Amino acid sequence: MAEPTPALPDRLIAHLDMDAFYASVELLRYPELKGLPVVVGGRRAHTPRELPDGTRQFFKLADYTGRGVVTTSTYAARDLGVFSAMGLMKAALRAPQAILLPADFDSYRHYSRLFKAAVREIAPVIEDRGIDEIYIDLTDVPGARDAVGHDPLGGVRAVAREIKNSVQSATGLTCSIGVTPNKLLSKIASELDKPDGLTVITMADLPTRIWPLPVRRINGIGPKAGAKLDGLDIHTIGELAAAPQELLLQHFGPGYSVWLHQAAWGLDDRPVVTHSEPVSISRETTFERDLHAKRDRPELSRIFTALCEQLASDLQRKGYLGRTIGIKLRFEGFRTVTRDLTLEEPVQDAASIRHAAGLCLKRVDLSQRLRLLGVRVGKLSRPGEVEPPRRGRAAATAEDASPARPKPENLPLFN
Ligand code: DCP
Ligand code: MG
Repeated sequence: MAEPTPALPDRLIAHLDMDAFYASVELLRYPELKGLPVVVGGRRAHTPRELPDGTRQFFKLADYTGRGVVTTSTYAARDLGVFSAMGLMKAALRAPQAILLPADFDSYRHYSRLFKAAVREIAPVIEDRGIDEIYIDLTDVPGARDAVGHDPLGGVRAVAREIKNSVQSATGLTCSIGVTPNKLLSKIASELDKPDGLTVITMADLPTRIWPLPVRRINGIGPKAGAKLDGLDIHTIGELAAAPQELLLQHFGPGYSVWLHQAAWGLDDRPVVTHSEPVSISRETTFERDLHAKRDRPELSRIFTALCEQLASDLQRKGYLGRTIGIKLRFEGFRTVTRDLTLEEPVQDAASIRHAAGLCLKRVDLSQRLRLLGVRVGKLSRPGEVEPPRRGRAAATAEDASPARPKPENLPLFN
């Protein structure tokens, strides 16, 4: 076995991101769509129809009407200018011939579990960052620090390649991996060679590989900070690295300006965190047309109940109870309102969630029409977990919360 090479960084951190994830899962089911522009984002009504001759009939983007957005698109669709979060009708102008498919989140969660399990067999130190991305600490993976020939990074390259192969054989899907000394750089690196990419970067590559990139590639520089930096004539990460610290301090304050400078120099010592608990779990839906609390009451009530039921099943599947129940309403004109209340005891059943959410709803003026409705459960705990004792307050923190057990058959919804 080769000796550890001194040229290697202290840590070898990978970021793995699945390629066109939802769309690629759909292609496993409909292989005849390979290479075509495909957009995920339709409703169930857009499920392809099986024809008597065994072929399938797909929906074309051109035939779509409604207010849905693109959840994701294949690379062939991206070549036509169709990207995540774009309105489907706008996307149809750019790619009328693209195939439209409904999202199937159960399936995406299934493949998410599969690819993470495949990685874990090779490298167990994994930080879950969502459905299609993870950080992996490769520092202590056997072989990762071995040189291959004259290449000190040959070992880690081989481990990353093995991870990609293993994800491919477990799922049939490709991913892109960036390997660098830290999470910040790896997140940037995994995007540099997408799809099916593998990019290994050390601090020595900073000037050539990282500094030419726009500042927005840094995870943590959002639209606001990006626009502000633009205004200061700082466009690339290299320009940010060269910016006088006083200038940054003046415009971004003491904390963020130091972080900006360090990020531009590729510095980040955050560990890979293997255990994390969600803060809250939510479900929401945007209506096909704006609904009115009175005139569309039956439909709204049905949607409201369905959201609570989905949320209860999410909680049960993930093994959580929650004590804070919240709602989110978006009105025509995009005004968004949230309300929540905290219950005496944590719950995870649909009736309790619906009851509490119904109480929250009573605190909202419903004279305007609604375009979105969401339900959220927070203050999560595991069953049997002992909560810290709370001081002698009334039943619930919200003034209109009821300590009584909910009666599912008599719920105050959109009254
Ligand atoms: N997603 C979403 N809404 C968005 C962006 C993404 O619901 N605005 C979903 C669909 C994606 C998945 O999350 O398939 C992963 O997001 P990514 O940003 O990683 O996008 P993709 O995996 O689709 O493409 P890429 O190959 O660029 O990673
Ligand atoms: Mg992805």
